[in-house]
Amino acid sequence: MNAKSFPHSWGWSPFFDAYLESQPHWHIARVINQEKGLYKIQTSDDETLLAQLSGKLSYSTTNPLAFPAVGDWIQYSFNSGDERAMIQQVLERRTCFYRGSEQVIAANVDVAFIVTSANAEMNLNRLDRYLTLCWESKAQPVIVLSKIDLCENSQTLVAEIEQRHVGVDVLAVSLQQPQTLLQLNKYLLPGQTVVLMGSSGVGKSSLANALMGGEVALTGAIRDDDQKGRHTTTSRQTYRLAGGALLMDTPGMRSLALGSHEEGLEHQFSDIVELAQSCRFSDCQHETEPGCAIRAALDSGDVDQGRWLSFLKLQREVLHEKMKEDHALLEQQRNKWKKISKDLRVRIKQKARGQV
Ligand SMILES: Nc1nc2c(ncn2[C@@H]2O[C@H](COP(=O)(O)OP(=O)(O)O)[C@@H](O)[C@H]2O)c(=O)[nH]1
Ligand SMILES: [Mg+2]
Ligand SMILES: [Zn+2]
Repeated sequence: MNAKSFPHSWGWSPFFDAYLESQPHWHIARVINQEKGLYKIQTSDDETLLAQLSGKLSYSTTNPLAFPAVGDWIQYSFNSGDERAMIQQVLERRTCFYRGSEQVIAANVDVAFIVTSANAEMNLNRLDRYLTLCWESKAQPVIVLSKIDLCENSQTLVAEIEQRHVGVDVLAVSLQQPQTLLQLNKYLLPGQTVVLMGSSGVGKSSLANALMGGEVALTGAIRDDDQKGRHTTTSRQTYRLAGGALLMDTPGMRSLALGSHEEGLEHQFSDIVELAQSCRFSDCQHETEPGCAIRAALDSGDVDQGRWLSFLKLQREVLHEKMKEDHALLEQQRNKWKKISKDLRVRIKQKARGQV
């Protein structure tokens, strides 16, 4: 296999060419489906194989973020007679969505459609959370307001979202108005990887089906009583659209905990972060201090109260995660030094006994 023969149709980007040049004998594939410990990979021979982690990979690290996820490019081996291919290693990720510090949602995504439905009570704070995850991942977010057929004032909703999330494209769609789906085309470009994210029941799988032009993804009807979807997509699945884009469907996640997503948070709330720098005191708590730029902006309405509270909540979460990570790092280093000094003591003893 060589770089030229690699099917770019599965979203290969020049970012990875160095791998093929330095390791021309490698077998490389993309993870297109992930369900628990089992993977489906798309190989450069345009074959789909079932794959699992090699022993080497599973024991090489305890960091769950280092394991393959849907969208990853991986190096694999496949011995004739084996039932499954073995994933040997994960190539460096161009972009990466992860939640908490324990799970990669999707890797090497270009654009994220953050789907929120116009019928359920729209939750602007939840959008802050999705957008923070997205900025952190380095993919481009697009907000898709779905099911606008169920809502009389979708334009008001769009305006409200746009005002709160300046600079993010907001597209209003309904499966019952197929022409609305055409707006998505500007992001569904050949070789682009687009992920569908959002709570269960907002219409992600239905959208995937509509864009694929057939029933490929399992969808769920909504129960009238609690507005929750009945069937949930349990796996993460990649579809190749006729136009050449790669579309990933993901299950709605009950928890969307942030990890140490500091960059993402600062991007999502860049105006607030900037404002805080012009407080009179550099350690301003933005409570009762004189010369507090945040308080002034809240009083004048320049910064929305709800958005400020949303920021504080997410910031607490990120700080907490960072502290946990720092603690783990400290512990790791402590153990490393413990081991080094123990090894040293053993060697000194051996030397004294004339064993080396
Ligand atoms: N009225 C209306 N219902 C929709 C629309 N899109 C999806 N649905 C319904 O919403 C329910 C949940 O859809 P599904 O695609 O499974 O949501 P997912 O959990 O996000 O994948 C299903 O009953 C769909 O038929 C839409 O544009 N309009
Ligand atoms: Mg679904
Ligand atoms: Zn302040």
